[in-house]
Amino acid sequence: MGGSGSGAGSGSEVGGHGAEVVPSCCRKAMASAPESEARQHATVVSGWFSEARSSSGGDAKVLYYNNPMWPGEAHSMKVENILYKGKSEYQEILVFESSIYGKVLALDGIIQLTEKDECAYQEMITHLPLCSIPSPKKVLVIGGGDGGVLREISRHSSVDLIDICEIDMLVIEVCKKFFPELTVGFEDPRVHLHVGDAAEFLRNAQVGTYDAIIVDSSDPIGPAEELVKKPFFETIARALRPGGVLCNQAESMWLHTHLIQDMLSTCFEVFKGSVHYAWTSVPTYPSGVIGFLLCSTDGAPVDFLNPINPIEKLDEALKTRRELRFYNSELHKAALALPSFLKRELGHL
Ligand code: SPD
Repeated sequence: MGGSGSGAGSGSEVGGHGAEVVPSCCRKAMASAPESEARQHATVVSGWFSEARSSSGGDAKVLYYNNPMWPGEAHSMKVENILYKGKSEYQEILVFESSIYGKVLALDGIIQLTEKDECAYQEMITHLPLCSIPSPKKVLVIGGGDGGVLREISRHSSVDLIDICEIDMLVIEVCKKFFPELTVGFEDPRVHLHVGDAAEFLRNAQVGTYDAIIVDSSDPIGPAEELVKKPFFETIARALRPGGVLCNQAESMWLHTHLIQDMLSTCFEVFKGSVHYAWTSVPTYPSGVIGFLLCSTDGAPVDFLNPINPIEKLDEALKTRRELRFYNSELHKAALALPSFLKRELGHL
């Protein structure tokens, strides 16, 4: 998903969709020969997917427990069927049907979303910022090629422009095939897709354009590495209007306190309004939680703790063909409450 560099994805092996569902009789046969299934993908061994550092090469068994983002642990999921595996210019893309969480998208061996719990991530990363300012109009999404954040922004009728800058066109194409419940977001006529380098897009954006910017990136190893550094945050602040807001994927409080501290210190320097950390539960992400950085630029003060634009008052938000599954104003407030250990470690919040 979002990252630096430029250009679109390249060729791939495409697996059939419905046609590849394995009948139960064949599954029984496969169970007696699990290693043949194991060879279908480096991250899948004996029918179980485990998050690896990189599945593009090397011995995946060695990498299971050595991802630098979560060393010493691995989350595994039972795989029913591999639906797609391919490689773009930027990353390896895998889609599989899991036994409990529905279809799963993994990039470079790391879970980006599952059908069952994607609502917790996409709804929170979108409505935390958009419900914190009155009447948002222009919104930019960095990354987010699966379309889930676009789907959620579409609920806000005050918005008249939704720009999205995603580096990897192949992620969009694959998601359109396997995750139509998310890519429905691309069908909104307010959406303008820009395929390319997020940092360059932001450098070329007019100063003060956006009311809100949402950075829906993958982890900061690989294509998204630049998206946690100061120059990137500076270009974000520049592209926001005074009192505009940023919501940035900000990893797990259980695993990445140093990274969170670094991001917060940088944002305190760059953003002259408010800076907060919020979090939510996403069972299929490492440690089961993920956080968000919420920042505002100098201008009308933004109180992230008390949504000024509550979703419950936005009739259209609740009337779309898909109901909200996770976000509500109570969860918004709760998301900004931090455990005592984190308050201590983050100090200045
Ligand atoms: N550790 C994985 C974090 C992934 C965050 N981005 C997910 C993209 C979903 N739209």
